[in-house]
Amino acid sequence: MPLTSHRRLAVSAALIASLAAGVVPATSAFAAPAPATTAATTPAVPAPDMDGVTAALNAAMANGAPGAMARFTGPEGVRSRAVGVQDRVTNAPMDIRSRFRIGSVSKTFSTVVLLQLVQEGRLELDAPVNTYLPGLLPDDRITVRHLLTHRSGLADYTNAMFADTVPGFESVRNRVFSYQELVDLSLSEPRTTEPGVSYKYSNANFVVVGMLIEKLTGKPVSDAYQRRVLKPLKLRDTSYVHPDARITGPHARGYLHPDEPGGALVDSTEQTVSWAQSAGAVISSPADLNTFISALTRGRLLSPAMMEAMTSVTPTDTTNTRFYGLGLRRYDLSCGTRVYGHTGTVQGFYTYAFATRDGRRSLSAMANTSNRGAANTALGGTLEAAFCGKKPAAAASRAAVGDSAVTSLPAERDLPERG
Ligand code: HEL
Repeated sequence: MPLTSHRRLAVSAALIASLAAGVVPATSAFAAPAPATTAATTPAVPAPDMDGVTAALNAAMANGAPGAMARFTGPEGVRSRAVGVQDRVTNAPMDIRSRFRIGSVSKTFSTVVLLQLVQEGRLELDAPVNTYLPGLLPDDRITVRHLLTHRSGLADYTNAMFADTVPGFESVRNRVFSYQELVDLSLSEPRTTEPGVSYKYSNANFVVVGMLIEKLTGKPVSDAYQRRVLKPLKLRDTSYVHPDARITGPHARGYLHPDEPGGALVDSTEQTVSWAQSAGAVISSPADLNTFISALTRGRLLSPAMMEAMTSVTPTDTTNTRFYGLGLRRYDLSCGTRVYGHTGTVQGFYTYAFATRDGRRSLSAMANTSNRGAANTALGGTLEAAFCGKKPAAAASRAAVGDSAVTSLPAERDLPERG
């Protein structure tokens, strides 16, 4: 159900009132509840607009991506599209079976592992991080939930690390950091918020999540991913190989745009991703991402209570269409459909992996470039096309001239953040 302007006003009023009270409540205060449906009234699910998906992929290419691809799963089966090349030297076409770096979609994998440990009674969401990692953080008020919701106030050390895009990347592409070194980098900067007070995205949070997983399981995070997610779901293209810098098997090469306009693309395929680790170093493929995000939303990985916690969201910006739960984003699309998943940006690769709450429809999309926000925004257009289907002609032409807030939202770092 689209948000009417009346409802948007009501939602904004509720938001302003609660912010004035210093509270950022969970989602129900902000967005229209899902309409109650019965068998008789259940609206037809729109067929994916695969021409629209292709148009979004082509738009990513027009904005600087060498190639792009998307894979949709729904009641009618699988539909995929690929455009451009996955290797600028051999000119090999983009291949829907290829592996690539998924960046922060890794945060959802890490969250699933951590929430399984919560389910098993090995830690508590609202306990201080320092209970499990004594003395790690300078503030005993920072809880596990604050990490997973980006409300800890731990600074994102990657902003300084990648202030100059290519030199920053080259300075870390072969480095191997310990988790402690990454936490120290974060703590060398002022904290961004009091614990729990506002949303401020930071890779440091999910570095600490990795530390928690290793401390509680006594094993590397790769073992936990393998045992708890990859093996049960048979995700054979998905791996966590840190600090190995290669992507094994058939894969797309990644191309990083330099900051200088017109500068040559940098092949950034091989890197340790040690600067991110449990915050962003997973490798996967379109099919595996569809399987993962559908299995998650269908409840195959977590208990109903943990799914409820994971999908209880607060707004991340001022658009009231974007939200964050526990290591999980929610986007509210123009047709009223809500999709859950994550986005990823790692040098050379932009990724989207989202599914409807019932897991019956899912979309994964990738463009083999980065540091080119317009390409990322264009790639995000695959979500609207896939989940909302063909737009009526009038709406489509309005969107084409930029009269659609939802279809053309820029990537997260280009939007004002809501506290
Ligand atoms: S940033 C995000 C995205 N997340 C965060 C994380 C991830 N990725 C990073 O922190 C990488 C930052 C540098 C990326 C680099 C480029 O474009 O390749 N950019 C620069 O160096 C700019 N100077 C919030 C967008 C997410 O969607 O969650 O992934």
